[in-house]
Amino acid sequence: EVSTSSLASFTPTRILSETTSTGSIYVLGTLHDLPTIIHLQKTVLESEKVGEVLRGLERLNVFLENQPYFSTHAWLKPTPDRSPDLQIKIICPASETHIKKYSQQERWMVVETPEVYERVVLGYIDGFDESRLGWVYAILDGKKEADRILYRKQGEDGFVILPDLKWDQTSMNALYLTVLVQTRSIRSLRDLTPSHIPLLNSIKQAVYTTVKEKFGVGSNKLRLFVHYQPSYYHFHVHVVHIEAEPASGMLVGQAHMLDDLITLLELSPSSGPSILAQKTYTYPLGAEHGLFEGMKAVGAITFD
Ligand code: M7G
Repeated sequence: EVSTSSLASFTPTRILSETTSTGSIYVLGTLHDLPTIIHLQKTVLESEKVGEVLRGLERLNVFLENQPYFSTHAWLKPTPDRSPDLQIKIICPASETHIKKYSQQERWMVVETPEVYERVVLGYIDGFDESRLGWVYAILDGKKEADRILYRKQGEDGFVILPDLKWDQTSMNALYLTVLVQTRSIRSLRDLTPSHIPLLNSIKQAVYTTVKEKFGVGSNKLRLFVHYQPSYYHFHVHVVHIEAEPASGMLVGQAHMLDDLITLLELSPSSGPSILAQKTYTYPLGAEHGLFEGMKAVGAITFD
């Protein structure tokens, strides 16, 4: 159970990664003797709350005065109704894979041809511990995050739309949703075929309608994309506000626009492997990633 006293008993062991510009830090440690990752993130200041923030200052410490320039540190009054200061994410117990994923690491470009996919990636996906998808199945089965579901389409061609773990729903500019499909048959975008075009189009339409209705954000403000490589091999679509702080998951190489995927499927032959299956993918891969050694072994990463 998450409480102030349980978090107070967290013993940090090391910093996994940090981004000073956004005040984000991943720390590894132990909580009740379990390996735990805690992500601390300063919340975004909402533009309409600036007046409220400035009226609620308890103390100032001016450390630079050189007219017309002034800089000061400030402390907020602990009033009960003020907005949260921090967003805290906890992974407990954290696996070795979680620790690797959030650790700062050197990355290398990989060139993944269909042959490399067959030789390295397929085996990796097949060996993927099913329990890592527990959170996905729990959402799809209505056992977890049920009250957070924004839209659900039932059936084999169904899917759910819900806020991503990364979004605390305070700032619309940081809007981040996830669409999880019901079917377990699409492991990654390489498995998509022209038969999935209706599914992808219905995801797109449902996202546009839902986001407009629930958050008042138009379809012309959204980026819909799919990761390759994803962390989880159960097909899902990322929905992000175009003004969101760019993060590594939004970079070219890893993020593939949903519209581009639909176009490539429309251009694919109606039978046999789709263009998405035949394509070569070039993307950065961290040295701690489970695919890294396999990629190195088949020469998909060149070292010169
Ligand atoms: P991905 O492309 O497989 O991997 O996306 P990434 O994490 O490297 O981006 C999975 C997406 O699901 C990410 O955007 C995660 O933030 C999100 N996500 C992960 N988990 C464990 C949860 C969860 O438990 N609930 C929700 N709502 N989203 C999650």
